[in-house]
Amino acid sequence: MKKILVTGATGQIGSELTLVLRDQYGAENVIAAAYNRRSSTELPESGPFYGIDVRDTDSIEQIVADHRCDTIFHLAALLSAVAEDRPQEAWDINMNGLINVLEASRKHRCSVFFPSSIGAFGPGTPANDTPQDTMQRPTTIYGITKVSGELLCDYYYRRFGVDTRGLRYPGLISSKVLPGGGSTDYAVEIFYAALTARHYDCFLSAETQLDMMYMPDAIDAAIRLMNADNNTLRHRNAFNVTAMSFTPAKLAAEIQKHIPDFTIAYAIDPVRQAIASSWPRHMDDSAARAEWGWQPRFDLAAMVRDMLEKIAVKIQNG
Ligand code: VAH
Repeated sequence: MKKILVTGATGQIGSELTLVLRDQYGAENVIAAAYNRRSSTELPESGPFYGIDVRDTDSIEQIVADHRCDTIFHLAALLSAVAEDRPQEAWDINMNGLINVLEASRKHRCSVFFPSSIGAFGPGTPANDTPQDTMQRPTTIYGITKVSGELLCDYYYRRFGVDTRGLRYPGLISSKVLPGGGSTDYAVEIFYAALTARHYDCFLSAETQLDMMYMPDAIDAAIRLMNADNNTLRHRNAFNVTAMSFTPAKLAAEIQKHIPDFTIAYAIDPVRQAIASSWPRHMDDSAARAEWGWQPRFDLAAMVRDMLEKIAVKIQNG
């Protein structure tokens, strides 16, 4: 990776990944692109930045050609709950954005990172120790775009030799940026509520168990996968990766170890509950561990400690 384009750079993953890449590869070598150009001041100030719609084929190709990019982290997408609200738009952005990136990569010989998700699985998938290779019949539009994206990336690799690689991310927890409309957003909101109101009304039920990951591990996984030796990869799109698996009740209990008067109640949102209930509880990520050395650093206790520390500072600084 020498010249990198990040789409969706102001989103949940992009806001942090872009800065880490700029640190590692030099700010001028990491081009940030986002639909919402005003949602970040840090990115335009720290390196090249473009306001683009990923559905616009020409602007993607232009940036890739102008900067001679060799790698694209294609993060622009609508998340699960928003997608369920606007399914036609979700298909348009998630699929047409991806095909534009794959086409630009075919023409300009770029490698592509595609973030898939536990959402690429469905109710018929084994929910515990979900295998790397298993049944994928998602029931949400988000999941349909993710499994289609995995297949399209594999197709571009086989048919055109485009070096596509992907991860099936679990719910991602970040101290920096709020997620925008996912079904696992509770696992971020809960920290702000715990530190301010000492109470949180959770939109998923107490026993909804899902895979989760702290953002520093998610970023590390993406960079590590893109740097992995091609010859060691048996799978490509996309690898199961997880760092922890918990329920809202278990997360609340861990927070209570630090804030004993914190309370949680449940005000279930039927849409997000139905989405989360269709996903696996715990994936088997042994293929990622064996093929490119995946190894998370943060478990539940370490993540909660770090989140509480960082968000307390953020709240204090207004
Ligand atoms: C979403 N956070 O709900 C994402 C995700 C774990 C699921 O991919 O959209």
